[in-house]
Amino acid sequence: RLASGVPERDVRFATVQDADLRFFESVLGQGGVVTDPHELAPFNKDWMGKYQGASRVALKPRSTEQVSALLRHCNERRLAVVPQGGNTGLVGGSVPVHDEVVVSTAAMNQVLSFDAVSGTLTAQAGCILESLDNHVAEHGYCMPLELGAKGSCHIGGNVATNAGGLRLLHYGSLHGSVLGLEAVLADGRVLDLLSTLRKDNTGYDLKQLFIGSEGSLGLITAVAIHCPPRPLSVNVSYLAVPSFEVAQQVFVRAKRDLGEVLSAFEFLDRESLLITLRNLPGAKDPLPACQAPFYLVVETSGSNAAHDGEKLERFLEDVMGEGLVIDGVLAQDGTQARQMWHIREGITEALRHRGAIYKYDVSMPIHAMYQLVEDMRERLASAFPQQAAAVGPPPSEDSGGSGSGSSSSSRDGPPIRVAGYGHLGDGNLHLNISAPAYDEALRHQIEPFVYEWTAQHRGSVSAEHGLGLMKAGCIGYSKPPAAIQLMRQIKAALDPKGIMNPYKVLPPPE
Ligand code: FAD
Ligand code: 2HG
Ligand code: ZN
Repeated sequence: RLASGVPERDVRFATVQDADLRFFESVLGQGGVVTDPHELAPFNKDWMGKYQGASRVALKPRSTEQVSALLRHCNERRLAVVPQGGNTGLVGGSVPVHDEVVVSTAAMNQVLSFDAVSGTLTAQAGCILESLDNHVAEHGYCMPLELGAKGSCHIGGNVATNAGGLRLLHYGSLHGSVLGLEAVLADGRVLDLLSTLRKDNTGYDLKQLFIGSEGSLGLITAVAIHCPPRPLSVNVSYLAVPSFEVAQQVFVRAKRDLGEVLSAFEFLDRESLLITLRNLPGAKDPLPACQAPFYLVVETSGSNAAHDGEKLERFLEDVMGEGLVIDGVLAQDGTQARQMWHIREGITEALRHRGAIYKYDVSMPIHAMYQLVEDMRERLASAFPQQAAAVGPPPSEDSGGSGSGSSSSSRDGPPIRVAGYGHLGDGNLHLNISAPAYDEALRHQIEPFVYEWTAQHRGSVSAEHGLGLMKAGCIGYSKPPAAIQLMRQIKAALDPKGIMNPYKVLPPPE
């Protein structure tokens, strides 16, 4: 490994030659082969600006047959490949580490079919999640997942990362809603598992291997997915609670009192709110008069506006009356609901505006979850007393942000800030450490502490974002050696030359 933590280039891989470029052009035509440095730059850099590759070429196939021809050639030549969707991944999985060939699904953006009786959508892998949601909305359906990156991420990327998102609580994971998929293996073989059946017990369910495989087993070219009916009534509330302990009590009450219509239960701490108010354009505090340590976004989705609204109102009255919730507001219209979601969904974007971000996407028993944030604050405050505060700055110092999208200023709290937010209902914490610049001394204070802490609580070091490059060496914190060994055997069976997304997911062989 180099000092920067980037693995050295595997010398067994060939480098792209002019003859390869000519072959790629013969398959895709000139428009499908990107070599111009200016056009190529975004394919080499990830969403956070944290990971940078040095590929000489990005390929934009339009069909499965083209993907098959490209991968067959790369495999024969032993050229390493990175599948890339919307490039919104947060673990460095979607960009080359060195000079791997980028195969982008950007031009594979056709809806193949929609069955309005069963709600089954079949689409090419490069369709943008939000476009698909708009497409099925015309038939009264919605996509079974929702995330802040919906305007850019691709359905193939979602499946490849097994993305969770804001409604997993309601619709479950993609392991349940993906009915079938088509993938091209490293040697160009097309694996047609594009079934639309709800029930199919004919042997091993091979599609599950590709869900969450992060491009390491093959390139997903199409997906069949079960879409639920679009809810006719959606209500959103934003609540302030005095502690994480109480947030959990409110969750238990929400499950009991809201029952089948509860569709999201999200939380953010005050640090996340303050950072977002200051750095996210258009951010508006839903409870400007209330300074609480934690906030919740609770959503219901159902089919009867009067019934659902009444249920949520009664729930709010009860939890406020009992003193569990300090203050709360129910969105009165779509604009207010969007404002509430804008805060929660926009934390990631706001943090990016602030500078460097160290992201830890962990799951564990809910009761232990927030202790990790507190322990991290303490740890960084003692390691960097001038730069990090053990607790966030007093709200008066930092509130009233303009939401101007401007980068860090001296009024934006201490340079190093620790924020905790995420999918409380799914036991998934997003621990984010924001700093002015990436710094190895800071990283060494955070890692492996954060992974060890998570393992001690029998948690997962990757709840929903995947392992990518960032955590390729960390799988052992959450999986036993026998499981890792089996994963290596599966990888070797499907991709014997190891060309698919090398350096990612699994640690290098010892
Ligand atoms: P990319 O980033 O392009 O790729 C991600 C990984 O999948 C890479 O390893 C890549 O090689 C592989 N891959 C991509 N396409 C294919 C394919 N067709 N076949 C095989 N492998 C492929 N994630 C969540 O889980 N929940 C969230 O709530 C969430 N919110 C986010 C909010 C923001 C603002 C951002 C920037 C990201 C968020 N993410 C979230 C992370 C990310 O958006 C998701 O992981 C998303 O599913 C990635 O899709 P993509 O098309 O951008 O994939
Ligand atoms: C979310 O839930 C995403 O908002 C992104 O998964 C989390 O930026 C993060 O850490
Ligand atoms: Zn998330």
